[in-house]
Amino acid sequence: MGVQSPSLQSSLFTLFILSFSLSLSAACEMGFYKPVAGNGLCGKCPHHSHSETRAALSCPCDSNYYRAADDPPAAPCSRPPSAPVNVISSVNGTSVNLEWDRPQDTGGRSDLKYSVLCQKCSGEGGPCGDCASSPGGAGGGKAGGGASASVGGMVERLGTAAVRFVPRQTGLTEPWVTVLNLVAHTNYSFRLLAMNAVTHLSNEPSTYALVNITTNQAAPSEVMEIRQQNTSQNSVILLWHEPNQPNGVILEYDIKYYEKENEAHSYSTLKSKNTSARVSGLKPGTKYIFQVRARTSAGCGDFSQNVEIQTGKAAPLRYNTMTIIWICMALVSGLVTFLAIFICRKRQGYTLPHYPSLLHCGYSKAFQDSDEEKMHYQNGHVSFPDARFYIDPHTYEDPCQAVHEFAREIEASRIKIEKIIGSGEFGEVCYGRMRLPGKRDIPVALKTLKAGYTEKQKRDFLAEASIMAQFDHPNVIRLEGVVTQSKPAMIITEYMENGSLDSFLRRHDGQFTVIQLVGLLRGIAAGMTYLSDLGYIHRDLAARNILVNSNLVCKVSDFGLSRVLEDDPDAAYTTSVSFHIEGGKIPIRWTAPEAIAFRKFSSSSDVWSYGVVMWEVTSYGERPYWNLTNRDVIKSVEEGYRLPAPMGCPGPLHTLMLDCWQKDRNERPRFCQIVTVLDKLIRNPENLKSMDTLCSLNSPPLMERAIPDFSSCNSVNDWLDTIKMSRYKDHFAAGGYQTLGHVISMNQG
Ligand code: ACK
Repeated sequence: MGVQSPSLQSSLFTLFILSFSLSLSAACEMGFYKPVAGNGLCGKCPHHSHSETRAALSCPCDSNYYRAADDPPAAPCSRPPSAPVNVISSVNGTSVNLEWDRPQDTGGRSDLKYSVLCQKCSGEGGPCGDCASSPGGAGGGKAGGGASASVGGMVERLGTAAVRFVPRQTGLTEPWVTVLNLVAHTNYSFRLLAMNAVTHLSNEPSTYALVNITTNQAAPSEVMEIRQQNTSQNSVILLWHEPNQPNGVILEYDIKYYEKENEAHSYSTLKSKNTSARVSGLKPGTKYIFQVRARTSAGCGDFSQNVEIQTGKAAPLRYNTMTIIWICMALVSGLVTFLAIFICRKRQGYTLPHYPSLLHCGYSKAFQDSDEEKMHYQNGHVSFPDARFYIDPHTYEDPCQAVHEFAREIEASRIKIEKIIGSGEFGEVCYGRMRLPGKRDIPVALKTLKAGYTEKQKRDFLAEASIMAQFDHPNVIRLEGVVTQSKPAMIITEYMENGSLDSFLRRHDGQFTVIQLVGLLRGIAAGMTYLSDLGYIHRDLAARNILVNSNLVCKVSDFGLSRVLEDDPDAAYTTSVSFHIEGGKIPIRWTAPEAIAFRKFSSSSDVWSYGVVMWEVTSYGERPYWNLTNRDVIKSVEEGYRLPAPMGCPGPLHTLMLDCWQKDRNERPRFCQIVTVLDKLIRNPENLKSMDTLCSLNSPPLMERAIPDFSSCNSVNDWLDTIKMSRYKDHFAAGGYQTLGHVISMNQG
């Protein structure tokens, strides 16, 4: 930079002083303004404003730019923002969560707010109307005007239906909103608008981001108004309306009731096919609490609010001697009947002799095995079952209809197949990515139906998707959707990074802590609790059918072999031992004896299989019963042989396995009890240090008699290594069993 001479510097300074004194006294030039005429300074017009004449007192905004009422004249002019971008929607049943990014153009302001307009559309590409104008939807409102805004998540009501916006519908300051109470299986269109304090000054139509979603199936909404019609000493007649949002055909209502003073000890339920019920057998002069909920094929809605009703007071009776004799006789005969029923039930296996402290988790046996209309749950810790039932897709004539009842159809163009990861029963299993509108792409597993399939294969293939679609549990594999409109047909599920549990364990032999292994088992038991509570029997529970994700979460999968509960739990089958069920092979090593012999599959036979999975997990994927033949496995189990504890397996875990392998299925624990036992072990890991197999609480220790298979072994130590019993080497040596011959003679002795 050059150096200026002193004379040039002084003339520049004089020029500056001159122009400053001129601006104090003179009128402002174009492009400048001065709010008050006089000696004040002229200011340059703020951004996006101008002055077209000299001596302007203000600068009006350029076209399409505005100043809000509160903006000072010196503030730049601004304009409405552009639309929000990158909208992501996630549908959860009948609610949707919308998230977005700030608009690219904020209009030059920082007072950005958002509003949501909701439209309900009829059918694919059909006309859309304001959510508020149709039953089952409300609260669309005019976002701009904010007239129908519901602040702080308040419910907006229209007629009988209500859509909720959380935290609110308009004036959102954060870029997200959750919309609740939509109608199931319905298309919705949401417009997201960004606004600022000048939006209302613009005549231009607001730009918005559009997102279309389809809601999924959902349980019915809450039963709202319960009234009593007639209350006597011993009974009450209740009436109610169908829920505002049935979300399907209401199959029945559950009426739950209990004595107000006795809530902690017992309650009863009654089922009704219509919107009224007579509840009888109540005590006179007693306050009862009643609640009602509806059930559709999608599950149970929430229970209604409590309704308190007091039964009429008993009129004092005066008895003569004859009446007293009659009452005594009635009581005695009642007692006899009660005892007869009690004994009968005990014979049918309604008792739970095991795990006395764990009786109260979910369904009673009575509920699982019979379709009683009225159930009583005794004792304080009973949780009311979420009485959802699994629907067997085989009951549908058309498998495509069934699959679309439960699962969503995905356009093949949304799937990118990246690699083949294995082969399934019906075709290849692939890894791919799925991108749904407005969502990030997600990794998925794709089971394909190979070309040249038969109708039966297609039916079975789609049946698995229909079954999977009905489940929603963190330990059960999640179905994303199906492709049936183009070929190859595909079942799309969440992707499980670590593949199937058996091969995963073999790849990581000896690498996990006992607690980690118990954690895997706990997940499987939780998934099975959920499935068995739905009345679903897996029939092929094995480590190969459990998938593991990157967080080591285990999920039950493979619903191909499964069948619905037999209608009559006591119906006997006469078939002799068969290795086939309905064309599929019975996985003998994993299957309970009664299921092999009489096809008596039940949740208890799934528990047997679970015991084998426990063994597989604790032996890091060893083959159950090693290389014994199927026939020998059946024979050995029948004779009382049970798998020994794998090397390093803590005693309590082996005890639990032995309990799962009780011959009498009624003696086996239920899945919810297994979860509780495992939870206790996880909470008290010191119990897992015990290597001794403890005897089961109620049953004598089961015979442990390892059946040696020496075909591939050269020495006793080799053989013990093969069967993961190396820890017994010293015992064998000390006992003088030096050769395999000694072992054989021990076994025969
Ligand atoms: O042991 P894997 O890797 O795990 O090989 C089998 C193969 O496909 C054939 O069934 C794998 N597989 C099946 N479903 C999934 C899934 N959802 N995520 C990841 N891998 C899967 C299984």
